[in-house]
Amino acid sequence: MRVLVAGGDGFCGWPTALYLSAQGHEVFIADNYSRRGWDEELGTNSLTEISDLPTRVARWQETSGREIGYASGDLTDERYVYEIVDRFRPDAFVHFAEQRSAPYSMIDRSHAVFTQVNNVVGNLNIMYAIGEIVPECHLIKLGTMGEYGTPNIDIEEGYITIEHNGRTDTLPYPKQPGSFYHLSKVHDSHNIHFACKIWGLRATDLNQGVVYNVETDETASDPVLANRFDYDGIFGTALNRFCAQAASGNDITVYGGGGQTRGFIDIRDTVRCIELAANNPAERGEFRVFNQFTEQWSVLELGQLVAKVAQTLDLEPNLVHLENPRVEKETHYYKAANTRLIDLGLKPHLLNEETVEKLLLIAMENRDRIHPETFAPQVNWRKPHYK
Ligand code: NAD
Ligand code: USQ
Repeated sequence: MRVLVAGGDGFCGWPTALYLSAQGHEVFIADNYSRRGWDEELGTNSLTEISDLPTRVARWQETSGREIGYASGDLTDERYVYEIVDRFRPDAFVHFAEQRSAPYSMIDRSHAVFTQVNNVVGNLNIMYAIGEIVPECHLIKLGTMGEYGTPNIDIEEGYITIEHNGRTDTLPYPKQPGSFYHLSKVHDSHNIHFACKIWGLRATDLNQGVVYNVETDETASDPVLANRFDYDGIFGTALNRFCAQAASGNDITVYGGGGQTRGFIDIRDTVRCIELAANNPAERGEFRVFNQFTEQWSVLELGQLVAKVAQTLDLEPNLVHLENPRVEKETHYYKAANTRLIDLGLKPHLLNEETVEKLLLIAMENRDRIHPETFAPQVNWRKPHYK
């Protein structure tokens, strides 16, 4: 299969590109390296040292004998998108390439506007290029579990059947996202759903939970192929960030009470889910939604797990409850369906102490690279700023 991976220089995209290439698919990466630029803007970095994309791709060819094509460019530039789609003619277009940090989107007006323009316009350009040039191509779009928010009823996979005033219909599941970033994903979902209806586009929206862990077999096979490891207060996410905090003698920062419960997934399962979606494409005109997570955890439970495993490595982290910088429920019902990827054959890697220990060891090995001043939460949801 010919698979175009947009965002293939990022945390999920790079291991996915390697994994698909290792499975024998022909892979082409599109990325504008903006993620590396946001690190510079924020004075942070990946905890692991990462090579630039040309170096990564060249090393992959040396070690595996397999070629990955790439072209740098911005998906909000429609000429670039049309050019790569026309040149590569993908069977599947995997779209990871968005600004994906909720705190980044809440910094101020300009970051909110940037996030929504970058994400919504990039996605529209991709839909148009597929619709016009390769209408059979399957769009595999990374959405987020955060599109649903935390409703007081079970979360279904994309749709819910509702009875109202004696009539019944199956409708898109209600969306209650918690940041301008998460809202951008809702806008994308609506746009793709509409394109499926009007043009017969085939699409799968993967509502992914928080991704943890960092290595896959391919990224671990050579230091030049290493994946990024985000730990700072803007791009770092719950479990990986807690491991970096514990490994570097900093506090594990649980926001508020820590009862916030989310879906989580190991990066080794992310890459497999993409392959499962690609191998089992949606029908023409179908807007298919899968919830891409393997288990639910509260933030406090994760913090406690990291603290426990850290002690076995002679680390002595404090778990602290910080005033929550976000506006979110800290005690709530959460039960989300996630059977559709399992039905396609996903065999989940569930979180265990061994994985946490491995993450702590990676973080300890690289702790001199950490910028500790970037651990503290710096963005406040409650205060709009003009900028
Ligand atoms: P990332 O920031 O590491 O990677 C995204 C990549 O896209 C970067 O390499 C960036 O340079 C590129 N990009 C962004 N805007 C672009 C544009 N306009 N043109 C070209 N390239 C652009 O993010 P990630 O963690 O790998 O996430 C990938 C996708 O998965 C995102 O859409 C995100 O919303 C989704 N997701 C991530 C997580 C998670 O925990 N990391 C969880 C759920 C969903
Ligand atoms: N949290 C803490 N302490 C921290 C960091 C976060 O308690 O130091 C809490 C947050 O308040 C939140 C939860 O942990 O309740 C998750 O926050 P996060 O930063 O780990 O993840 P989030 O902002 O939800 O975003 C991440 C990715 C995003 C993806 C989303 C999946 O950055 O791209 O869409 O996970 S989901 O959460 O399912 O929407």
